[in-house]
Amino acid sequence: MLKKLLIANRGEIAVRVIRTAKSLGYRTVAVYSEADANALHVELADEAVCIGPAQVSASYLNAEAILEAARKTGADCVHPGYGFLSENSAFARACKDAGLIFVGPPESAIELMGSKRRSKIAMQEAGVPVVPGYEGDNASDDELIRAAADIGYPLMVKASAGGGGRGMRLVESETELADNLKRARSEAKQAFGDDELILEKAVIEPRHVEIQVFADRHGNAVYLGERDCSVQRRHQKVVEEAPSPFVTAELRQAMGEAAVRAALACSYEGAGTVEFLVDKDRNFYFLEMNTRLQVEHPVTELITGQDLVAWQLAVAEGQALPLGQDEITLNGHAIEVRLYAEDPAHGFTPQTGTLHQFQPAEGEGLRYDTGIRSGDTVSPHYDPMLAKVIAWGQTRDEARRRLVRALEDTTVFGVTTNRWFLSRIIADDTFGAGEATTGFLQTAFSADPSMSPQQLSIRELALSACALGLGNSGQGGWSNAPATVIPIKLEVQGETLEVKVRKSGHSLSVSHGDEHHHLVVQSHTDGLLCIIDNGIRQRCQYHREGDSLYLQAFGQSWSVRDVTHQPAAGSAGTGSGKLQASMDGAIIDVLVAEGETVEQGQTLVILEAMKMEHPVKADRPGVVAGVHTRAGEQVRRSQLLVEITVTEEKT
Ligand code: MV4
Repeated sequence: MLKKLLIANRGEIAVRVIRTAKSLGYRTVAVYSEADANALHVELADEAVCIGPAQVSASYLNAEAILEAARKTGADCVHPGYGFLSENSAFARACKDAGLIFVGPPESAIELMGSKRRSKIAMQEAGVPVVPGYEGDNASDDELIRAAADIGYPLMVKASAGGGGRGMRLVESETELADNLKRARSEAKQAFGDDELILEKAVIEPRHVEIQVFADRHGNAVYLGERDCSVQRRHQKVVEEAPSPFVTAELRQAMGEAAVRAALACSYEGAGTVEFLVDKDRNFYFLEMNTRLQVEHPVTELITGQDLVAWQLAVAEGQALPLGQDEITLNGHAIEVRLYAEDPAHGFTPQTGTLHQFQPAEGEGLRYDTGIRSGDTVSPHYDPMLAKVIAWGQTRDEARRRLVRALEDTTVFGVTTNRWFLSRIIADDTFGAGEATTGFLQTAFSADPSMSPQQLSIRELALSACALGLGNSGQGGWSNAPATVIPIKLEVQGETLEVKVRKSGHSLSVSHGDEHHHLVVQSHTDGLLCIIDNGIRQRCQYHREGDSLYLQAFGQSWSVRDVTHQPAAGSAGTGSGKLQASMDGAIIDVLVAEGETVEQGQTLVILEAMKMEHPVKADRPGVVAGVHTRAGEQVRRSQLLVEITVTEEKT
C-alpha cells in the first residue's frame, strides 16, 4: 500500500494533486524553490522540502534534489504533474532506481512518444490513422525532397524531437522546400540536439481533438471521451472543452478505439492523451501522444464524474482501472479557460506584481484550479498562469453562459490579466456555433477589442472618481461643501488626466474635457460600490492600495493612480527629486551618473514597458545623488530609480 506521495511540481497542479492525495489518506510532500517558500502548495502539504533557488534548472528540474527530498521524507511515490520532469524518461527511471513508484507510464512509452518519427511508425503498425507523409530513418535532404513529390503541397516539415508546434514549418511549394529543410534541420539541432526531420501532408484549418486514455498493469485500457483544444494562440491552448462540438458519436468511438490501440501498442500505464488533427470532413490523424496528465484534464473529470488523479494513484498501486469502457458515460458539457497574468492589449506581455486581490466567482457548476491566493506575488520565474476557470453545464450553452458570468465576476486586482479576452472568446458567436478551428484567433477573432489598448470611458472615469472619493470625508466621500467642483488628477496607463468632480448629496457629476457623466452613490462597503447610473443600479468592485485604485464593473477591469497631490512633472522646482518607475518594466538605458548636474525635465533613465519606451525625467534641477538601477534590470512600479539633491536656489 502506498502511503506518502511527493509532488514534484508547483502551482495549481501541485495543489490539485495534493487535494486528491489527502482525500485518499496519503501523506503529502511538497517541494519548493526559494521563490515559492510561501506558496499555497507548500502550505497545503503535510511536509515540504526546499529544493533550490528560483530558476527551474536548479530547482523543479533538479532531479537529484527532488529524489533527495523523497529519501529524507520517506516518500514512497512521486507525482510529476505536467511540464518540468513529467515526460523525462531519465527521471522516471531514477525514481524507480531509488525505490520509488513513479506515478506515470513506463520509461519505454515516454521515450517512444518523445520521437515523432518512431511514434508515428508504431501508430501505423497499431492501426492508428496518421497523417500521410515520410518518416524515413535519418532521412537526408535529398531523400526528403524525393519523398515530397509523392506527398504533394502544402506540406509540413517537422523535427522528430519537436512537439507542441516547436520545430514545425509549413512549406507551400517545391521551390521553398530545400531552403526550409536546411533551416528546419539547423533549428532542430539547436533546439533539441537532434536534427532528424519528417514530412507530413498539411491538414488545412484542422481542429485539435485529443482523447483521454487510461491503462493499468493488467492489460486494461479505456478512453474517457475527447477534449477539443482548437482555440490556441501560438501553440498555447487558450480554451479546452469536453465533449467537442464537432465530434459525432461515431467519430468519438472511432477516435477512442484508435487511442486505446495506441496505448496498448506501447504497453502504456496510467493517464495519457492521444492528440489528433481532425479535418473538415471528420478524418482524424494521430498528432502525438502526451505521456502525462494534461493541464486540461478537469473538463474530462466534470463530464465523466471521475477523479483522474485518483485513477493515477490506483494504477500506480497496481490496481485495475476503476471502470470498464461501457461503465464510462459522458454527462453535460465542460469548458475551461486559462487565466494568465498577461496583457492581451499589449502583445500578451507577461505581467508581474502583487495580487492585492484574487477573488474567484461563485456559482453552480464552477471550478477553479489555482495555486495562488490574494497577497501572493506573480514572479517572472514561472509560467504566469493564475488559475484554470472551468464551468460545467447540462448543455454547451449553459456551460458557456456560466463561464462568461464567472469570468466577468472574477476579480484580480494588482496584475493585468487576460480575463476580459477570455470572456470575449467564450461569448463570441463563431465560438458559440462550435465553428472555432485552430485558425480562429488569427481569423474570426483577430480584430476583437480585447486585444488592443482601450481608453477609459467617461463612465469608467466617473466610477474611478467616485470610488476615490469614498475614502474622503462624508458619506459618499468628497467634501460636503454643496456643489463644489473638485479637480483631481488621475494617472491612467502612464498618462495624467484632469477630471472635475462636482458633488451634491449622493450625486456626482464628473467631467473630463467636454465629456460629462452623472451618477448617484447608492451604497458602499469596503470593496463594493453600488451606484445608480442612468436610472440603473449597478455594482462596481474596487480595491484601494496606497494611491492606486483597482476597479471592475460591466465585465471590464481597470486601474488608476490618484496623482492629485503629486507635483506635476515640469512644475517649477517642486519635484521631490525621487524618481520612481511609473510601472513594471525593464531599464533599457541609464543616461546619468552620480554627481552629475541635471536640469529639470532632463531624461535620466529609459524604462521599457508594454512594448513602449518611457523616459524618466528629472522633476527638478539638481545634482544626481544616487542612481539605484542599471540597464537590463527588471523594475517594479514605484521602485526608486534616481535621486536628485536640491541645489541651493541661486538668489
Ligand atoms: C500539423 C498541422 C497541419 N498539418 N500537421 C503540430 C503541433 C501542434 N501544436 C501544431 N501542429 C500542427 N500540425 C499537419 N500535418 C497543423 C498544426 C497546427 C495546430 C494543430 C493543433 C492545434 C493548433 C495548431 C496551430 C497551428 C498548427
